[in-house]
Amino acid sequence: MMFRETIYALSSGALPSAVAVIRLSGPHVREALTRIVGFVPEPRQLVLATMRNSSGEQIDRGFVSYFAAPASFTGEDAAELDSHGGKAVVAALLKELSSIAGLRPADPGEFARRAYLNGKFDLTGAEALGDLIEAETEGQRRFAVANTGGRTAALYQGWRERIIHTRAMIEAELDFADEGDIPESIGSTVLSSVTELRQEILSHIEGYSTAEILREGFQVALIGPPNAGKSSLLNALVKRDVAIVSDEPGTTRDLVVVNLDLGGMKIVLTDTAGIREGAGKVEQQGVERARHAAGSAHLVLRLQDITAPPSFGLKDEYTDEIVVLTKIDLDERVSVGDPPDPGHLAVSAKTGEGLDALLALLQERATKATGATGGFVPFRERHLVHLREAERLLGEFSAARNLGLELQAELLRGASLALGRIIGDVDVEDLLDVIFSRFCVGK
Ligand SMILES: Nc1nc2c(ncn2[C@@H]2O[C@H](COP(=O)(O)OP(=O)(O)OP(=O)(O)O)[C@@H](O)[C@H]2O)c(=O)[nH]1
Ligand SMILES: [Mg+2]
Repeated sequence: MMFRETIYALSSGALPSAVAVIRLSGPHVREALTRIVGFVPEPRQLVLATMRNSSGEQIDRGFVSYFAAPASFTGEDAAELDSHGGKAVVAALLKELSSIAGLRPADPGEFARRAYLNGKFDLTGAEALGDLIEAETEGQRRFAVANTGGRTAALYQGWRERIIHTRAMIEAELDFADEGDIPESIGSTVLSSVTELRQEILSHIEGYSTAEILREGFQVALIGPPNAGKSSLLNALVKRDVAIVSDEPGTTRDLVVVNLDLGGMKIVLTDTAGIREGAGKVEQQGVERARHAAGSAHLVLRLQDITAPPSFGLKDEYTDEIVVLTKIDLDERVSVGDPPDPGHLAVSAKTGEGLDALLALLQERATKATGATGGFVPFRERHLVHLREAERLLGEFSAARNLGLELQAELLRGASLALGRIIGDVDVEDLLDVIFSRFCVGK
């Protein structure tokens, strides 16, 4: 696909920086290079050059590289100018580029979009690339990089081919059979292959929660009665004063959310309002939010102040919760290694006792919840929607007897289209803006 306009953007990060990378792609790249550095380097070589404005004045001296189409990231003619990362240097270069006819600044994600449209990767590959750029932890990076290799597209493409093969068998029957019924022998082969594929899709769908945890983080909610020490524990765990702490019960009203990187796993800790009955209007809203956060968390830490009587306001139970006894520095009878109940954890936000054990436990739980890191699972809600659609149509195919060959072929066609939409083989135009505009400028 050829685009008329040549795009350019600063592709490296915030300025000032040691080096800045300006990227260009499109039909006027050679012309632009000639204007700025006076020549077009050999493709794929880094060449030292003087960058000049239209009056011939030196802007900077740096490296320039040229990639001839189609052997570039975008598949078009492309180039990179590596200059010093001063704000004025970059501004002068961008200004110079803007004065060249046919050149314009790139929109967010436009380089990647062109790469996709030129078949450099499929839509899932583009999404994985987005994840890679956004990855904050080692686990996220590993997961994203595994998905950039095109394995997702290969899996869905393989499934589509199986569907197409089955459809071909049915359509061959359609051509030859007078009555609409498929012969018994072919009918059972077709049915068992559809059933088998549907099972594979179903178990693949189940893995989505893993991807969600890897990408969005393992959600941990801290709940407990007012003054249990929730905010203090949150602050101690992240080693920063993010939540307000005071001896006044009902200090925290809203959710306080912080991210933690534990051994490469992203953990999202949520501090909540103390749960109690008879709270005022604002506090009551906080209590609702606390309950909601606990309800949607992967793990709930239920805090109990060892110096306070057990709380009766906390009747809710959560599938995965751990009791954490707090303020153990105030009771010499309780120690980290010897909590009154062996299933409980004991900590002190004040002295730091027990925090390592708690962090280790969070990491262990998060790792367990994601299975083997880099698992092969759908990694976007969008994928899930189409997978469910394919699975539903295959289910309809298996369930209905005497559907008639035409209808059967139609159901298979629908399932194959649904899978094609995930990789971006069929009508995805409306999706491209959504996917690529989330990238940063210069990608
Ligand atoms: N000695 C001691 N005091 C603590 C510890 N953790 C919290 N406290 C004190 O307990 C009081 C309440 O702490 P917070 O962290 O605000 O408790 P909270 O559960 O967030 O309370 P609400 O936001 O009101 O629900 C404060 O005075 C803290 O200083 C601890 O480990 N040891
Ligand atoms: Mg609090």
